[in-house]
This record gives sequence, structure tokens and C-alpha cells, in this order.
Amino acid sequence: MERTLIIVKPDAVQRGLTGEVIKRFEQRGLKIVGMKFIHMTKDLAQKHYAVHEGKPFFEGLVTYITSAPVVVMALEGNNAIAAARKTIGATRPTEAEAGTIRGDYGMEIGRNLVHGSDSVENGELEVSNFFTEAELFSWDRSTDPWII
Ligand code: RTP
Ligand code: MG
Repeated sequence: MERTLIIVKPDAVQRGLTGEVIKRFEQRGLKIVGMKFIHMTKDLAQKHYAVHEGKPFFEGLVTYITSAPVVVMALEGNNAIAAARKTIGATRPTEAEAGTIRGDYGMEIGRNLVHGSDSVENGELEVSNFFTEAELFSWDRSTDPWII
């Protein structure tokens, strides 16, 4: 069972799209195992996006993601990484398919609404960077046998 870290980025929160974004993951069948509303510190943002350090967009990316509160979620499911990234759409919203979050609501690469982990390893690492064990919950969707 994979875990992915989702961030509902500041632009999505400020545009009132938080519920819409959460709804899409929930309806897809991904299970919420952790969720909270936080204002990311610069340290956490630099750690989260460390792989992009030194790139021309890095400073702007850190400024954007720390500019206002975000919703962070740990989602669980079979192939959760790939499923979430399909639901999110391509990094550049103008290249994202209609029907994806970025394809339906985005226009700018620097304001692309949502983050999802890009590998199983990064999913585990990112979830542990944002959540303590006590903030993560294991629970059964016993009323719905169709989604595992
Ligand atoms: P994310 O990590 O935020 O989920 O996005 P991603 O995997 O689709 O894209 P990634 O390559 O990891 O880039 C991280 C974020 O950096 C910004 N970016 N700007 N101006 C540019 O060329 C550029 N490239 C990337 C985007 O906001 C992207 O989400
Ligand atoms: Mg990424």
C-alpha cells in the first residue's frame, strides 16, 4: 500500500478550491490517513523542494509555498503515487489534460494548485516530513467493499 503527500497549495486555498481538490482525491478512492492546515516555514519548504535547489525557479517556489496556509494530506491506496499524479495533471497547467485538477483550474506553472509525491520513496519521506506517527491514522472503509 503506497502513501503520497498532497499539498493543497496557497493559490488553491485562496481561490476556495480546497474542498474541490480534496473531493477529487476522495472520490478517486484514495484514503485520507492524515490531514491538517499549516503555514509552511521556509525551512520546511526548502527541505520539501530540496531537489530543486539551485534551479532558477527555486526561490520563487519557496516564496509561493510559504506565502499563505496550505492543507497537507497523507493519502493511501494501491498505486497511490501514480493515481494522485494522474488526478493532479501535468506540472505546466496549460499542458495538463482537461479533467485533471491543473487542467481544469490552472494557467501558470508557478501557481499549479496542488503537489503530489513523485515516487514511492519520496511519498514515505515527504509524509514523515509533514506528519508525526501520532497524526497518521489506520482505519477501515468497512462500508465500501469496492475500493481497497
Ligand atoms: P510538485 O512537486 O509541486 O507536485 O510539482 P511537479 O512534481 O509536477 O513538478 P516539479 O518538477 O517537482 O516542480 C516543482 C514545482 O516547481 C515549480 N516549477 N516551476 N518555472 C519552471 O520552469 C518551473 N518548473 C517547476 C512548479 O510550481 C512545480 O509544481
Ligand atoms: Mg515534484
